[in-house]
Amino acid sequence: KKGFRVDDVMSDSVTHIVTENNSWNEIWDWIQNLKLSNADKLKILNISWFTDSMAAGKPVEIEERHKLQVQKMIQSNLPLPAPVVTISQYACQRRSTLNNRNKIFTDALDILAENFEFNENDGAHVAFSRATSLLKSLPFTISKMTNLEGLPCFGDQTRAIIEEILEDGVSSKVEDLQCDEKYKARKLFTSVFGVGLKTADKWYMQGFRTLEEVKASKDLKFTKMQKAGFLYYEDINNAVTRSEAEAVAQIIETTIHAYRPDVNVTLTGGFRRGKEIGHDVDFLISCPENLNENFLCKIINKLDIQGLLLYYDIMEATLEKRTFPSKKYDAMDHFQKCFLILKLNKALVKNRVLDVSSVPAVRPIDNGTEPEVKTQIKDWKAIRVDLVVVPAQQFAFALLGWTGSRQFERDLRRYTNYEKNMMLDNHGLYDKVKNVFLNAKTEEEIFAHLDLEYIEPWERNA
Ligand code: 8GT
Ligand code: MN
Repeated sequence: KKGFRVDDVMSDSVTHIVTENNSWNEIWDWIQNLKLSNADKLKILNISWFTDSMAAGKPVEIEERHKLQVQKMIQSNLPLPAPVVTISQYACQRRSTLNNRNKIFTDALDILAENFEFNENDGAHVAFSRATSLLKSLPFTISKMTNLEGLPCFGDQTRAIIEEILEDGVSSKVEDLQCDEKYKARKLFTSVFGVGLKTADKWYMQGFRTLEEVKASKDLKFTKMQKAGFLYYEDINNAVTRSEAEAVAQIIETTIHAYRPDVNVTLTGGFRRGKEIGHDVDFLISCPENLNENFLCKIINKLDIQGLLLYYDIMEATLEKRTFPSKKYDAMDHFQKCFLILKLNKALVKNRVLDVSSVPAVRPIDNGTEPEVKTQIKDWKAIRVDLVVVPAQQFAFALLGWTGSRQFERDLRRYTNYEKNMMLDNHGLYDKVKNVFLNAKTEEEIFAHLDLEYIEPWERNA
């Protein structure tokens, strides 16, 4: 209708190519490879030409501002400039939104990275985690190997995986792994709340392969956490939705505020990064006046009285005085915290999808002779919740640490160490040159101390 047709597949009939995120060189390389008959007549423009044309209702005259930068250079026969955008090797210097354009590659690399972690192959685990994280930050989809030129974080192994996926659509290493007995058992066993790699490997070595076998065993002893893990397995392994996380936040806030209205409850973790689903819901609890150590206990008790508590495990704070930030990038912090399983009434969840599983498959028919069959409908869902009690002076550091992602945090600490000669953890930031702790009330202040551009929580999905 507007005098032009929009195709997303390249062909000889295409006259104009518009792009939002590619350089002219990239597009030109791509066209060359397609070996089109009319390649030299093609107009390569930025998206503004398309939006202008849509607004005008017809293809508009090409103006200077519609052209991609490098094209002008070519026309004036100047040599191509070196790419000006360099991508940092550190995730904390990249913006990684949930719009992952390279999912086909990152899904594969994530699985392989996880298996290297299982095998305690730290070198490969780090290499694969960094590569997949870098791909998540790219504003374009990798479509050929030369796209990787100039990018950090790729070695021979990760390149080989990407190359294979470009050629075959899948990685044979991933396919083999997904059929591997040991990998499958480790994945399955560690999916139980309270089961770590050590326990998973022990069960595997003893010959167990399914959860039914493990549960039926008379010789195995389970921790209180694992028993809860088995009991609520289905619910816990069914991802928490944002609406469910919001309903949980309501419960936690109401319970805490009824008791202490001055206490702040902050949603953190993946949901703070904008994720729509998560494996748990993480909250920081803080107060301008520091809370006494019984506070968490009182809250747990109030949840219990309301019949909302299915499981809890309080970990006491392990740090009396402020010491140097931890050198380990993955270390646990020292805050008092509680791992909970809450019983969430489904009626409290807005926008919930009708849960087919809770509807009885066969309706009881009242034929007058049989006693009435009452079908039990489970109207609640078990949800994993983490509560972390944070002193006010450490709040910004705890928030930054608990917002994640894991790779973002690892790179933030690595950057702090290698580029700034400082130490960062969930409790504070220490300047090793000046021998002082640097205070911060907000995450922005921490980024500023580190000479980093501020990265919003939703840009930390590295
Ligand atoms: P999710 O959707 O799977 O829940 O994803 P997530 O919310 O990003 O992961 P998480 O395991 O719930 O942890 C949230 C962030 O808190 C991660 O970046 C993790 O590195 C950080 N974190 C800490 N301390 C601890 C801790 O003691 N336990 C856990 N699980 N995570 C911690 O800073
Ligand atoms: Mn989480």
